[in-house]
Amino acid sequence: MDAAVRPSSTLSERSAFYERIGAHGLTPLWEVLGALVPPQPRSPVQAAHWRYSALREHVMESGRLITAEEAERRVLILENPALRGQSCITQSLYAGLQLIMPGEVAPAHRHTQSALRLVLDGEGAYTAVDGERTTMRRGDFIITPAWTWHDHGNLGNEPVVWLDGLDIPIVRFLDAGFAEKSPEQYQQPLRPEGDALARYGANMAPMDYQPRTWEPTRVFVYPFERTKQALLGISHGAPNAHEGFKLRYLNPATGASPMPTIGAYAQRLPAGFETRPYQSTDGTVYVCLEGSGEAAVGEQTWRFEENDVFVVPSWQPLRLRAGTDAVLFSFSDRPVQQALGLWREARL
Ligand code: GTQ
Repeated sequence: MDAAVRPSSTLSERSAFYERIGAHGLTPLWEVLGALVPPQPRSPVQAAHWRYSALREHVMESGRLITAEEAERRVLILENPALRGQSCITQSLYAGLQLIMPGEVAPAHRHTQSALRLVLDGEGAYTAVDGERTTMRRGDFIITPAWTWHDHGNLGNEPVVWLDGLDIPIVRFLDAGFAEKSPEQYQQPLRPEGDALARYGANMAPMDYQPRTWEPTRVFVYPFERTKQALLGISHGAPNAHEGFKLRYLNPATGASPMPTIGAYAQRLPAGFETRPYQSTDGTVYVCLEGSGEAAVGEQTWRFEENDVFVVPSWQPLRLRAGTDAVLFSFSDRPVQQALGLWREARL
């Protein structure tokens, strides 16, 4: 019986078998089980850093190469070095630098992919979301939730650059992508600027407003001025060992993430402060909004400065050190993982 519980075959017998069953659309699990069900995440994503001072000239050159109208969106995608050709910065998230020149319009469209913008460089642009414009100021966190009409324009006299973060890979994975172009170049404003923020973003809400738990916030701009004030307001006592002074952006009507697929965060690291190693299952994109410092992921270390972007893969320990006082913005797929009961963190 021992022989029956321990059948043996030669490598060549096995590969002949795999070939025979392959003809029937079958493949053996035991050859791939370890990779399919790993003991812990082994992300193919690579930790990486994009230095804005090195990217800026290329972004500006794209402005001489193609118009926003011709491109529809003039964006240079930040591709993860280990996932070239896949238009993503992590397995679930897309990031890119979008440029809009003075006088240009990026025409109105909508899609099932959700987007965030983090304004980095230049003044005078606006984004319009479902009939309301918001002036884009440095550090502002602006969202265009799934299926909302949006166009971008630049009424000023300098180029404006922002970081786009989208859930493109998630929607692609689910084969749930729809998109539509508006017959109008840009949306006629239906409400004055500031209406949504006053109506939904003042710790108040319209009398008859009953949000569903999953629905994105109607607050589509989180001005940096307010974020900075909040971070300074909590900067008393000892900073959290793993986070410094960190807050998450939320939908004020539900307490959930502003959008269901992307979570966003802001943190302040006082000059000289160094975090303890932290890892979580949500691969995360960081942007330095103020100050400078160092980030270490595994063996890799890099210095970051204003407008630099870096990505930390799932379950890789991150350490941050502020040189001068630093403010970091970050985003990830954490709300998706939490909704599915998958999210984990470890504070080392
Ligand atoms: O601004 O609508 O970076 O549709 C990629 C796809 C930006 C946008 C991107 C988009 C947009």
